[in-house]
Amino acid sequence: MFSWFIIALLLSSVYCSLKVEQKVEKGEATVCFKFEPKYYYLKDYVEILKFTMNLLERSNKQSVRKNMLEMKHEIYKALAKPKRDCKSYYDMGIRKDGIYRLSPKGATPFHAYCDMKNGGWTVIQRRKYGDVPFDRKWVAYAEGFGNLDGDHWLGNRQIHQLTKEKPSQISFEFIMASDHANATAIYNGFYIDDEGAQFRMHVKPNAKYNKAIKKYIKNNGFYYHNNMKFSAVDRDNDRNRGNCASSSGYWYDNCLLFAYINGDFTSMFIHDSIKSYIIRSEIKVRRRI
Ligand SMILES: *[C@@H]1O[C@H](CO)[C@@H](O)[C@H](O)[C@H]1NC(C)=O
Ligand SMILES: [Ca+2]
Repeated sequence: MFSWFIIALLLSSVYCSLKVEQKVEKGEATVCFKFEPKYYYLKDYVEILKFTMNLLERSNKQSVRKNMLEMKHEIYKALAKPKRDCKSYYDMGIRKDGIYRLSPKGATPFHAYCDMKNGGWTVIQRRKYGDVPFDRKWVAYAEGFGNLDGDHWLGNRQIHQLTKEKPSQISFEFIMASDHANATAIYNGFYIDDEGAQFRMHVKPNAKYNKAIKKYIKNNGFYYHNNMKFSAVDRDNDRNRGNCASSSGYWYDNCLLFAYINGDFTSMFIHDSIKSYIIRSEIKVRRRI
């Protein structure tokens, strides 16, 4: 049995599209794996699928079978034709949160984290662990960075592809430092232009705020940033004489912010003039039906 896990490990180093981690504890073997979003080779999945099926046939250990079945599920998912967005997977009946391969019309397929529990949202930003710095340049914000199942910015190019055909809803979810309240806001009509137009952002003013966020909303909340171009450390597109984006990429206007969630992890907050601190942030989009 053990030698199969060595082979799994070898396979994983040969085939860089999957990361197979091997753990043998108290005779209990668990295999888990992750997608490496940047490297995707179809033939590798086919090879690993063959190997997985083989292992499944030979093993009767419950924990191994469970992991292998999970792996098979993930590989089938990867081999299937990618769907346009998380909402499409949700509409197919898929309810498992996780990383999916997306392919909006006319776009190069990419991976994103899907929140299925709340109805098929595509996550575009998450700050939860604080292990990924966000003071990045224009190209990093354009391409995306971080870990899809951890802290990340999906990428402005991908956000443009996801929202270009039909304006989406955009949902903000913040956990407040003071009382750990879950403050949420949902706006309609969200989309961003392409890179040539500096990823200019569009959103509608009417929002759905939950009770926990209401007291923090000033200047129409996120709508304050409507029609603004994206700015980053090395690209000043804002309407301030200086560069509001000196340490965080965003759709800055005259610096004033609905929420500072792309800067230093330990000083995220809602609204400039109030500065109510946030310990967690998640932003996601969903196509309207
Ligand atoms: C915050 O509320 C949303 C919407 O009700 C929910 O989906 C989410 O899981 C909550 N987040 C946390 C961290 O409790
Ligand atoms: Ca400026």
